[in-house]
Amino acid sequence: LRQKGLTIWFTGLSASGKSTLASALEQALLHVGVASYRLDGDNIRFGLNKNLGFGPEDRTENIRRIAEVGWVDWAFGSPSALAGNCLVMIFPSLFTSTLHSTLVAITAFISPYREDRDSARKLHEDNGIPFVEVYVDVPLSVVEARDPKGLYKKAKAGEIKEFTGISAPYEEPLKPEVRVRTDEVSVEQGVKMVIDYLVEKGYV
Ligand code: GGZ
Repeated sequence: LRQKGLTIWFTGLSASGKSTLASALEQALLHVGVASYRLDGDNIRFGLNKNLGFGPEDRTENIRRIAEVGWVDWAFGSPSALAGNCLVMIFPSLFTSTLHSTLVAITAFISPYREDRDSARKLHEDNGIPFVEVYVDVPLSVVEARDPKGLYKKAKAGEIKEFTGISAPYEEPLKPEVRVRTDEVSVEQGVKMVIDYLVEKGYV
């Protein structure tokens, strides 16, 4: 059985809807029999990357590690399936399934620096793995109004330093494969935009 890997890389501000879209996409793919595993702050920043903060260097390291974990799904389809099995033993919580023909990694991190996202892309493309950058593009005013965890308020009051969009930069993707305005389309529509792209490219 020849297996293929693919990474869908969500990027956008805090509260832009990355995790919501990523979870809904994971469910939608499951319904059509495509296995995926999702990496986000909940399973990475509290585990693998719990020693990292939010300064520029730590964010770069955060994204570098995530990109490495993302692209290794290809190992399952390579002659070195053994390496893939070893990874499942090392990172069991990161892999929901290894038995499907296409294994999709879905990542949902702010990933604010263009250079870091481009490095992640290069790592994938140099290894023959498609990299689908999805820009969850929402105006700062909208995420500030949403502010589900009150983080923007705290950042503006100076209680959180180096907060993306307030006191730390977010560099917009210049040519994302997909752009979703979560203030203009529903979660279902956003998921459909990503899946339509995957189908159009013949990835799923
Ligand atoms: C940005 C921060 C910060 C700072 C804590 N800046 O909305 P959330 O809470 O749940 O998602 C944000 C998450 C961002 O982590 P990432 O790993 O995605 O960031 S990066 O890709 O830039 O490395 C937010 C919370 O962590 N958070 N402090 N200073 N977001």
